[in-house]
Amino acid sequence: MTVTITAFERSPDRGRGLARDMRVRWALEEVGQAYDVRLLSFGAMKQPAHLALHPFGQIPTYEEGDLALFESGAIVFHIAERHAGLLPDDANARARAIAWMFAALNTLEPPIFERALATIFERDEPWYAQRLRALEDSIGKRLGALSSRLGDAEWLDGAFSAGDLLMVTVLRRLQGSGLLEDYPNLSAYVARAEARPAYQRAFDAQLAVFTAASTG
Ligand SMILES: N[C@@H](CCC(=O)N[C@@H](CS)C(=O)NCC(=O)O)C(=O)O
Repeated sequence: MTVTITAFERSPDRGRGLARDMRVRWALEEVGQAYDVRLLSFGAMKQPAHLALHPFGQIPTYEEGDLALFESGAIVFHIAERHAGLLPDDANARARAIAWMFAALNTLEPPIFERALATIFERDEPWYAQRLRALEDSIGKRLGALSSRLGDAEWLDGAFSAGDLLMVTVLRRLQGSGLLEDYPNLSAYVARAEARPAYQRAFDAQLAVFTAASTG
């Protein structure tokens, strides 16, 4: 079955792998599913052809036969359900891994993404320092709790799962901010995930798109 995903033609993160196609590429690499990529400009994302696939005109999307999906979490979940390797077989362990997927996207990602947007778009506002402090306080609380739960474990709940995959893609956005670095076990967790061959293949593939767009 051919799988096609969409990604930025020129990612604003300059190839750092922060755009959400990265988590889909990584999941596909983990399970050994080959995929094609359709690159889109910001303009093309808002055109009817893409809006038919993604109601909000964003990336990533996922097409497989007559199935079309949007929302990176739903896409990773679909990949994890269709292939072995990203969700445990045991029903309870599987439910817990899915809980970590939701935790990554629903509990951690919102303040982390808000902070990233604030540092880009709100920097010149008179209330910027106050807003940043509030967001960083809220992120710090989440990271503290996550760090306590992870402890010395390798992954969040037993074997590496789609929960870890999503959590790491969310935490990566904090690298270099000092916030993640306050928690050595979380930094090591991210580094451990980044060392996975599947991660590296996915990272290299998205970087190659940015490099080609910049030199072409
Ligand atoms: N919740 C969505 C968010 C999708 C999203 O924000 N995509 C960004 C790239 S990471 C995008 O397409 N931005 C361009 C835009 O919104 O116009 C998901 O997880 O897939």
